[in-house]
Amino acid sequence: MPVIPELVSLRISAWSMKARFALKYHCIKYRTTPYLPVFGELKLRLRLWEWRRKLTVPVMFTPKDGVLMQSYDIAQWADRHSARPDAVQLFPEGKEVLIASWNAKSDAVLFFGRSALVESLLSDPAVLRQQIPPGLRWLGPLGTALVAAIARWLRDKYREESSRTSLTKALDVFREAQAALRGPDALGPDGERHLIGGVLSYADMAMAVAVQALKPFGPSSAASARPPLKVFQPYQAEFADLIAWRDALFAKYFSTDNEGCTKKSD
Ligand SMILES: N[C@@H](CCC(=O)N[C@@H](CS)C(=O)NCC(=O)O)C(=O)O
Repeated sequence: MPVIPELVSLRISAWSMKARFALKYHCIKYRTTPYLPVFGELKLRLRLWEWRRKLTVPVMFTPKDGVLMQSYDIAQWADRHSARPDAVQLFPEGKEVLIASWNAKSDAVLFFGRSALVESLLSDPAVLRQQIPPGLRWLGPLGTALVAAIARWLRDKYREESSRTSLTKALDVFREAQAALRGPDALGPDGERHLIGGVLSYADMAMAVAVQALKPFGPSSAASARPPLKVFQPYQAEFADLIAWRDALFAKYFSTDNEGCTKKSD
């Protein structure tokens, strides 16, 4: 088992981002092993000796607590191993059901976002070309064919998840989050707005990552690896406040220097 946690993660993936958000917030040192669909899955299956279950990333190898296979479990693990001086509990007692429900709503958006992304990759060669990893660009048309094959493979692998969601469901989730954040209970003592009781929790992180589908965060973020989804563009004005809320949350808690990790607690 590793000395520091090892996160096997897919750069473009929103679920990897959810796990990274919680780890970063809690100032936890970890190393990243990049994952590529298809080839990476085989490698991971061999490593885990797991041949039956559907395998997804992120996966985290922890020093003492075994292997965590879900972004949600990784975030909960991060909550128990915080190195942040002034950390709040991202899963406060008594709020677990509510947080799980916001996470499920975030997943509904992201399932739709993934299927829209895969469809746009398969229907637009320009979008497809943008997704060729820099290290594979020398392959030329073969690189394009490879990314298209991966997109088709992802479409099949996640067909069931895609069938459970839709644009309407995703927009309903955004409207629900928007209404919750506009409500009087959302306003915390620090002037920030949060989905549950005016206090930062994993619900905020899960939903902020879901807003990536609506509009990816600015170019300096790792999130910009994800191309914008045309299907959501007509709704960006309706959800401008939700996008601004996400920007502020990312800027404060997902920044690379992560000021909160060095600040002394009062
Ligand atoms: N329930 C999982 C979902 C993770 C998930 O869907 N991961 C996808 C992200 S696109 C993945 O692993 N894709 C790459 C692959 O299937 O090879 C979690 O929250 O960790």
